[in-house]
Amino acid sequence: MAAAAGLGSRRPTTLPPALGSTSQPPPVFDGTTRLYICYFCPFAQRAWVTRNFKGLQDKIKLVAIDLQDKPAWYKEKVYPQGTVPSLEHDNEVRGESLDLIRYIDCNFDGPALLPEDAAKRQFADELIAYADEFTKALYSPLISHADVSDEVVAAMDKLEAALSKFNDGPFFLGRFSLVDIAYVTILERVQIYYSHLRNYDIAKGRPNLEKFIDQMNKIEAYTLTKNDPLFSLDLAKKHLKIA
Ligand SMILES: N[C@@H](CCC(=O)N[C@@H](CS)C(=O)NCC(=O)O)C(=O)O
Repeated sequence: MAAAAGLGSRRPTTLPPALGSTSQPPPVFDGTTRLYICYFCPFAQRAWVTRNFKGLQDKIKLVAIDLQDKPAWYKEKVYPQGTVPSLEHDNEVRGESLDLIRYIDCNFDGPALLPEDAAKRQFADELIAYADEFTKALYSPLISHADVSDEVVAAMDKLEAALSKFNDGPFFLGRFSLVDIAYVTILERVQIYYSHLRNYDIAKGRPNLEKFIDQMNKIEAYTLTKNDPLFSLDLAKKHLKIA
């Protein structure tokens, strides 16, 4: 249980308050680059971590949305799909976290989060393309109140094997990359959910995964975005009806 051990949220108290239905919208399309997130959303967290890791805190302003009391202007004026994350940049608003993390990586300064190496890049594409399927495989039994399925075990084994492909570091491509960002926000949640609701430790017997989680927990760009595990669990029980 490396990731959950003793970890409360380390979020700075200076984060902007979440905007709700009575909040005024920001001055959209005034040239400011804004990342719209919800503090509890694993998809939004991917874009938030990418922004932090690239050192873009001054270039990309965070706007937190209260999804329990969503302001009408978010859908009307910002992002018609109404989901977070979305990024307002260059007079356009883009969404979809897995596209956005690539967009932020390619269009802003800071350390490149995809390697030049062709084999690594191809593996990155494969793993990023698998991230939604992985998320579904892990969340489905919780939402349908089923046991740990063969599909869950296979999905976790697939990640464990993927983590052994490159041995120049503990991350999916060896060195830290967008792939790690795509998976860690989901792993953060499913680790706590499965541990509490199924008594199943996703990292047990998966040493690569355990090492990965330990190393991720040393990256401040990520740890500053983490949720308190028990708060995450309560939220998912309430809103996703996991049990
Ligand atoms: N495929 C999207 C999923 C985004 C998503 O579903 N976000 C949720 C929050 S975790 C959302 O905005 N839901 C809309 C709502 O609750 O009103 C992505 O990866 O960006």
